[in-house]
Amino acid sequence: MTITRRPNDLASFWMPFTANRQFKKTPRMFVAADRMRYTTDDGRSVLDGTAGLWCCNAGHNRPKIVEAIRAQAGELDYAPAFQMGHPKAFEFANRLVAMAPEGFDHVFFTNSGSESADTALKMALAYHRMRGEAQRTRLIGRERGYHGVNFGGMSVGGIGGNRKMFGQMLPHVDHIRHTHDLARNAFTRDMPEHGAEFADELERICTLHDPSTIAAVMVEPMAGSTGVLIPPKGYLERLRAICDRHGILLIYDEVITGFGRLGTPFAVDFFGVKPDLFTVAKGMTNGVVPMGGVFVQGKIHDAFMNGPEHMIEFAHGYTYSGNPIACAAGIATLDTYAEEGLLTRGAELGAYWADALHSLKGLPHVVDIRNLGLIGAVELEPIEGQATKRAFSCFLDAFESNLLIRTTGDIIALSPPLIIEKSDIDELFGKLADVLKRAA
Ligand code: PXG
Ligand code: PLP
Repeated sequence: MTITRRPNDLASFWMPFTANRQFKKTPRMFVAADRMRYTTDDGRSVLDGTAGLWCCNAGHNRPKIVEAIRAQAGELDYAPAFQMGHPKAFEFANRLVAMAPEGFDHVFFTNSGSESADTALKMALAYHRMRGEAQRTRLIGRERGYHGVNFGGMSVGGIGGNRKMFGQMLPHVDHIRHTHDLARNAFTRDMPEHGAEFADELERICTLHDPSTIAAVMVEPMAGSTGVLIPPKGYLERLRAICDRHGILLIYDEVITGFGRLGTPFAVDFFGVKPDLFTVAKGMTNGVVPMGGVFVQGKIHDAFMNGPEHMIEFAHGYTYSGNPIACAAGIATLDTYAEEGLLTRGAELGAYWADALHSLKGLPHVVDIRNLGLIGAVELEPIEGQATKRAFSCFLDAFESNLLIRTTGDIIALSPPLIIEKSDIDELFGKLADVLKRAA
């Protein structure tokens, strides 16, 4: 039977991570965007409190990026990614490595954060095998971690709701506990005091499994998607020390923290604790063209560069790895970040941002407020028996009030474009305060 649908029918598109039936009854549509604001289909201007989905770090409709994409499409639209190259992929990789923390000499291109996570895990497994430690096959993640939705990242990730429908996932994966400790750390500004000892669970897991079977530990240096969990002081140092003791690779997932979110180019710069590999996506191209990547230390890359020279060293890659239009957008994105000082703007504005955010303390249902760089979270007491409903109602109310926020569980997460001005910060928290005062 042929289904006939009007061009503007909403039924065909099965939307990602969306309450499809709720949405299609009361759609929320953006039709344009510029700098800090979206325009809705009914002509309203909505303040972007989330940089899209944590990705449009330079804001929207940035002229250099738009022009680079236009020009690239007319010059070289696509080049095969395997056994062929094009100049912009090398140029972009060089630019990225030049701005990366010291030692990260190589970058592998993917098309998303999920692909970056799975790429990094495969690199870790293959690295050990190349070095004659093929028994290192175990992967360790953390409860509440988010590493995208592909099988590797989902398995190592620790968000129950994202895992439970999908069977056995990867074997030989274990998890350390998350770092959220409301009782001891509620309403802390910046990094919490308590919880470095949660890293010691890794030592316990090492004892259980025999550390020589563990390939890698993957964590977000700051867990974003689960509702903004800031690492306790000293925590990452302890993870690093345990990994070093046992020859385990440490992988950071910097899909959210990369490209200025914490007021430094990467979280590695912010926390001063280096992993062996780290993943990026989102802000890499200002979210405009899908792209991701994995940065690796020289020793990881070099371990692969063995064997006959005509042989492929790493049997992995995507049709669109280093896509020319994505690379052109990425180069223009880095130019925009550099010209406007955006990768360190979070450090300048962070105190103002934190003051405004923490002024929400005391409003109804607010049980915690957390901040770091240009990130904020407001945790709400769930409605009894109806988890997520209170925050989702706030999201809908905020949207009606011309403010875009993001909610996960009963946590409101904020991550504005890094071009945000103080007047926008005032507007954002003024609107959010009104939403919270109205919240049932
Ligand atoms: N790792 C991390 C740390 C992420 O935050 C991914 C991997 C997956 O990236 P892709 O590009 O495959 O989506 C992410 C993505 C939210 C939200 O509101 C967070 C993400 C994506 C969409 C929404 O918290 N993070
Ligand atoms: N499935 C099939 C049948 C393919 O031919 C390919 C790539 O050639 C893929 C999946 C992988 O697609 P991508 O490289 O875009 O991840």
